[in-house]
Amino acid sequence: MLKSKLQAFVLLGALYMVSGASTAAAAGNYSIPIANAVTVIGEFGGYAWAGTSTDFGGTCTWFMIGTPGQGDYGLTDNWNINGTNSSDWVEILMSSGSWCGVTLNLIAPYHTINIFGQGGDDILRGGWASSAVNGMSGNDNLHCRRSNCVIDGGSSNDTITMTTHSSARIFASTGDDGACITNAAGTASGTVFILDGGGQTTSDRRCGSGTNTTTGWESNNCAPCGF
Ligand SMILES: [Ca+2]
Repeated sequence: MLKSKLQAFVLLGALYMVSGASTAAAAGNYSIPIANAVTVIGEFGGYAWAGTSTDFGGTCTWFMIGTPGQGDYGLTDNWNINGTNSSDWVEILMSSGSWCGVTLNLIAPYHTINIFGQGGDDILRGGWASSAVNGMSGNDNLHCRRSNCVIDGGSSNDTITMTTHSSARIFASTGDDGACITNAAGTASGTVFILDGGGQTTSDRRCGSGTNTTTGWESNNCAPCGF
């Protein structure tokens, strides 16, 4: 199955390169192998793939998150995508897009794909598949675009955007953070549970409505959100 899968992938090949493609022996963790790269996660051929590129989608190092022959995009359990201690950009697709010459489609599995940025200033954008976006250390730009998502900013000064917000939660944690609660059009809308957790800081800002915001949010200010 693996061989046929890779052959099918390579058949598309003149347009792109597949390097380092491998399959997961068991569910669990995938650590992004390249620092300062962009990793796009989506569906191809019925399975979940992560393509990491340092030239914005010209060439990729590919990793099959799913296991061939299994349902749910090949996901037999939840997965954690772990960034490097440099600046990572991780994008779980919400719609089809071309990446390294491959058309990747949105992925909406039953299992979750969580993102952990580790150190560095990261851009982490969850999709239908993600249930947690964790910035960890560094000044991170974090985005969730589905219900039931949880964003944890971790330390340092983070910008957090929650677009689709039913049952979603924001934990800004320490640092001077900006939290933006928006609708799909990108304007302030909706109510989510947001908790700063960094009450010792002085300039946390939030834009849009929230509940349980009595701790740490020093101003209602949409400047970090760009609107
Ligand atoms: Ca990182």
